[in-house]
Amino acid sequence: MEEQRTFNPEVAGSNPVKPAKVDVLIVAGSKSDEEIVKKAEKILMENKISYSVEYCSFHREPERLINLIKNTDAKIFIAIAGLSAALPGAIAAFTNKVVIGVPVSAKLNGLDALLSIVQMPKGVPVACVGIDNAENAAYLAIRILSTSSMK
Ligand code: AIR
Repeated sequence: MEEQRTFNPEVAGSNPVKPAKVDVLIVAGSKSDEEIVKKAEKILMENKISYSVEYCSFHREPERLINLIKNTDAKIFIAIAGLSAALPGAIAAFTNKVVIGVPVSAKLNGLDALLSIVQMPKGVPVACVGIDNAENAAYLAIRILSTSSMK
C-alpha cells in the first residue's frame, strides 16, 4: 500500500511533492482510517504545520514501517489505528521521538484500539488521545513543537 501526501506551508503547491523536512509524520494503519487522518490534517494545515501522511500497517508491512521511521526527519509521529492497534507502540519501539496515538473505532467502539495504544510498557511511552479524536493529536503535536521556541 503506497500512499504519501505532504503539506508544507513554506512551499506553494507542496501537495503531493515531498518536502525536504516536515515537522509531523502522520501514519495510519489503513486507507480505511482516512476520515480520521483528515481530522488531524485539517488542524495541522490551519496552524501552518508541515506534515506528511503515510498509510502503513505494522502488522502487514513491518519492514516498510521501519524504513519510514528511520528515513523521516519529522519531529513527532501521529499514529492512527484501529483494532489491535500496534502501530503507535511499534513506532515508539524504533524511535525516541514523540509518538501520539489515535485509537480508531473500527470495532468494539474503539475500546480495543484504545487499550492497545494506552497500555504501553514502561520505557516506551506513547501519548494517547481519545477515540477518533485526531484533532487533539494535532493540537498536542502543535503544543509540543511550540516548546522548542519557549524561553
Ligand atoms: N490495522 C491495520 N493493520 C493493523 C491494524 N490494527 C487497523 C487499521 C484499521 C483497521 O485495522 O488501522 O483501523 C481495519 O483495517 P482494514 O485495512 O482491514 O480496513
